[in-house]
Amino acid sequence: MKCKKCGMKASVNMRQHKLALCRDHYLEWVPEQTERFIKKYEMFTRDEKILVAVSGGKDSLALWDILTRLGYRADGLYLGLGIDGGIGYSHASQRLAEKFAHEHDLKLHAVDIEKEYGQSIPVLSEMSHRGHGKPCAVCGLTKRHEMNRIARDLGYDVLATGHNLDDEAAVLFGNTLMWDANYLLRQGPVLPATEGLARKVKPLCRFYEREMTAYCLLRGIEYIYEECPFAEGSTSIYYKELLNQLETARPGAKLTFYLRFLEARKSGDLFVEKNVGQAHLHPCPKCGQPTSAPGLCSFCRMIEKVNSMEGVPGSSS
Ligand code: Q46
Ligand code: ZN
Ligand code: ZN
Repeated sequence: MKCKKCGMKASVNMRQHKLALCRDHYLEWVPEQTERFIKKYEMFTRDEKILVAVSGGKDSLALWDILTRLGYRADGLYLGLGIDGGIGYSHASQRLAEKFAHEHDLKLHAVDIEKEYGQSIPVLSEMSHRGHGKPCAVCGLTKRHEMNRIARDLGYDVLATGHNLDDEAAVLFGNTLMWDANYLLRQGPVLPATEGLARKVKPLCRFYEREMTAYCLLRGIEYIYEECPFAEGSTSIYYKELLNQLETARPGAKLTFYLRFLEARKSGDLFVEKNVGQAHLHPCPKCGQPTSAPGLCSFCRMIEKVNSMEGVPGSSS
């Protein structure tokens, strides 16, 4: 297989694009494409301050690297979740995020959930009895809340996450299976800013996961290979496997699934009723983020509940 641009030996072959590229041309192609998506979906400009959510995994580090190479003003945010899982998951991922920041002379904000709220994610999850024994519900809630809070407190215009096409297609698949109008109408590369919340963008949403793996390998970016130990057996991984089977049989199916959805949503004929998705929102009295829950937002309610409890995790029943 030869590079389409220079005829040298290709390093990456993208069947869905009918495109093979050598290392150098691949490392040029990825930022070019990212820039195209940033413009197409009007994600942000070079004057805006961007906060990149960095987990130490390949996607977020690749995103940070690409935005920096493109000349955007992007700082990083690492959230210490306190997850060990026998592999020191949080420690290892933080170390890699810090190493990347250091090597590229970038600014990384690190926030430790346990220091901030008194408990790690697994303990918060146990004590709050949310999520049926898996910490992912509490983890997701906390990450969203903290990313929003820090972006607002530190005056960032945009919050960027490293979600790739495989992530987005899996979420879309799940939402479609449930015909969840609320989620479907809000899913996309850009979630506009609202009162109290920064704009959220996903500049990598059109790249396959394997394209990001290839980018990190060819760029020499060291990232955490292990998944979070709690990810095992999750529904989203199961959906990704199903979509991978589909992709093997029909290269490009995943991308088409996602892009056709975006087109349908944009044209406004995804759902006839236009008012779904406009849940009634009011600012949480404690943190000020918009919420549809009565009184405090779900996050602040969880923290209040946990802080009002006594004794060791799991001792209450
Ligand atoms: S939600 Fe669940 Fe992830 Fe949090 S606990 Fe791990 S797997 S990190 S994306
Ligand atoms: Zn080439
Ligand atoms: Zn709140």
